[in-house]
Amino acid sequence: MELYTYFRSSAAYRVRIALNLKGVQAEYQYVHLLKDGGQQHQPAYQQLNPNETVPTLVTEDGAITQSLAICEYLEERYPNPPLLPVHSIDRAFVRSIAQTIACDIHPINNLRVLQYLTGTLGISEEQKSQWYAHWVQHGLTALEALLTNRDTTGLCCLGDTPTLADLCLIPQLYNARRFNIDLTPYPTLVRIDAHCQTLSAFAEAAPEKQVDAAV
Ligand SMILES: N[C@@H](CCC(=O)N[C@@H](CS)C(=O)NCC(=O)O)C(=O)O
Repeated sequence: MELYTYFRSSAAYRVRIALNLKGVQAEYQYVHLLKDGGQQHQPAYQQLNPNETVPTLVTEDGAITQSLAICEYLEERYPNPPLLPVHSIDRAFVRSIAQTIACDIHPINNLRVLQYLTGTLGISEEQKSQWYAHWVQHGLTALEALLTNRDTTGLCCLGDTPTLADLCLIPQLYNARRFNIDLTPYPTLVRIDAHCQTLSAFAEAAPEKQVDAAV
C-alpha cells in the first residue's frame, strides 16, 4: 500500500495514526502542498485524486480518497484493534465527533480556502486569522461540550482506547496550536490530547516526525 501524505496535513495525519494503530505498513509518498505551486495540483496526482487533496491511499483493491473513507476501509480490512466501538450508539457518537471535525471544522479552514480568502478575495492576513479562529473556536467549543461530563469520556473520547474520534481530534488540535489558538477553554480536549500523545501510534504519526518535515 502507498499513502500520499504531507506532514502538516491533518487529514493525512488521521490516516497515519490509523495505520500505526493497526500495525499496517504503507509506503509514504510525499506531496508538498506548497512547493511547485502545490504538488497536489500536478496532473499525475490529480488523476489519482481529482479533488487535489491529501491523503490518498493506494491499495491492492484500488485508490481511496477521503481520510474517513480510508479509515473505514482500514477498519473493515484490518478489524483489530478496532477504531469503532461495539454498540451502535457508541459508534454513532464516535462518528459524530469525527464528523464535527472532518465535515464542519476542517473544510472551511483548509489551505485552499484560506488561500482563496487572501488571494482571490484579497482579505488581509489578520482577517484570515480571524476567520480561522472564529470557525475553529466554534467547533472546539462544541466538541468540549459534547465530551465534558459525559460518563463515556475516559482517557480518550470514548473510554480509554483510541477510536476514530481521537484520530480526528489530535490532528485538529495540532492545527489549532499552529494557528496560535488558545486551548485553555477546552480542558477536556487538551487532557485527551495529552494522553494520546503518550501512545506511540500517535507520537510516530506527528507532523514533526515525518520525513518530509525536514525537506
Ligand atoms: N475531506 C478530505 C480533506 C482533505 C484535505 O483537504 N486535505 C488538505 C490537507 S489537510 C489538502 O490536501 N489541501 C490541499 C489544498 O488545500 O490545496 C479528507 O478528509 O481527506
